[in-house]
Amino acid sequence: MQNPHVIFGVLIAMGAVWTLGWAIIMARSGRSIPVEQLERSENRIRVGLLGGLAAIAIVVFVLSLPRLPFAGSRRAELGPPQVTITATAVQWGWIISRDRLTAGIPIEFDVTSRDVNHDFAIYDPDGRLLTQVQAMPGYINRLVYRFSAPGTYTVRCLEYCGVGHHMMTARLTVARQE
Ligand SMILES: [Cu+2]
Repeated sequence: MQNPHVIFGVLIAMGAVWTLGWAIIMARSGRSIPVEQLERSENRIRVGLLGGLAAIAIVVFVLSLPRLPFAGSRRAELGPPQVTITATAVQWGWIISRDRLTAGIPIEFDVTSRDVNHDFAIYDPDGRLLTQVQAMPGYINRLVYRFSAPGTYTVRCLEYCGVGHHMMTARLTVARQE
């Protein structure tokens, strides 16, 4: 699951590195220095700036690898799915093999499309996006997810797919685990 605070923190850190680099450039711009020397030192700042941002990006990439929403890493995290559901997109609706689900167990959604590209996205009862995967003709994309609480969840399409795109909603009723 994405943590908005982490994403926000990373953006702030990258912005701070960028601002610091520019602050150094601006602080130096008041002095008169021979142009060759200036080019050399500004180049060092540019390389340092690029290197700093690249280092942050590499660290974030490595740290976020286990959290990628791919079916394999979700299965490793949640255990083997106990229920498999097929979700097929059509212009403009969803054909879902079962809409009554159980909270607390890993569920696999096998998502595909009959016509064009769509996107299968699950929203919680408060309208927050929980997880999503592309629905593509000719492919089955597997999404493994565990609902943490019972409630009525909404499926929406997140890939613009034509004039009826906004009508592509479905309900998933999630019940408490027996
Ligand atoms: Cu759509």
